[in-house]
Amino acid sequence: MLTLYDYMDSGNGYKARLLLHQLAIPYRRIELDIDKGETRTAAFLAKNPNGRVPALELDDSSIIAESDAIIWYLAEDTPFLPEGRLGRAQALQWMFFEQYSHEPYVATPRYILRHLAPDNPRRSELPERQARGRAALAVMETHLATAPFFVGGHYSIADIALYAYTHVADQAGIDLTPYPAVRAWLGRVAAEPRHIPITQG
Ligand SMILES: N[C@@H](CCC(=O)N[C@@H](CS)C(=O)NCC(=O)O)C(=O)O
Repeated sequence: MLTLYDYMDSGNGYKARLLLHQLAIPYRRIELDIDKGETRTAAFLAKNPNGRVPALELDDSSIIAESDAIIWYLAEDTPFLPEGRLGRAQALQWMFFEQYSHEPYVATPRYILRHLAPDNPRRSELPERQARGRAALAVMETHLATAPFFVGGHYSIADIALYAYTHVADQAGIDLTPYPAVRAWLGRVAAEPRHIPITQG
């Protein structure tokens, strides 16, 4: 059985949880509390030297780290992976966008606001990060103004990657009101069969 090393408040972990549920794949979930440093123990670093969740452990003990690599692995041979050379490249395009232009500017402010003390010096990062988060949302808004989903007109892992932190952007101090196409897309994603909330394991 697959084992997912995870943390319930993590949007990166949620990507894997959501797809595992939508694919009806049974798995064992091991919660590691990032606030207690549980991803930095010798035992976990032996599995993922980067000391971060999520990480997926296969039956043969192989480990896949990085949320978008995990959902790519799970999506192989399923309708969640876009078809064709172009569709797969476009899925990667949006997943790289998520990791480089979106996650550090939506997930990280959310982490700072939810997990660090009000007097933590990292609070000073918030305005710059939130501005970049809004820039990423503007890119998504432009794309979604003429497309129902990110790739090929269908729900895919590109949507899962971008949904994970976009739907909780308010928790990062980012208001989604100026992005109507993004908000409509959030509704379409949440209406997909076997959708689960970020709070569900
Ligand atoms: N690029 C990675 C980011 C993983 C990441 O930042 N995980 C956070 C939780 S969302 C973590 O494990 N933090 C604990 C730490 O850095 O010690 C991914 O997409 O999986």
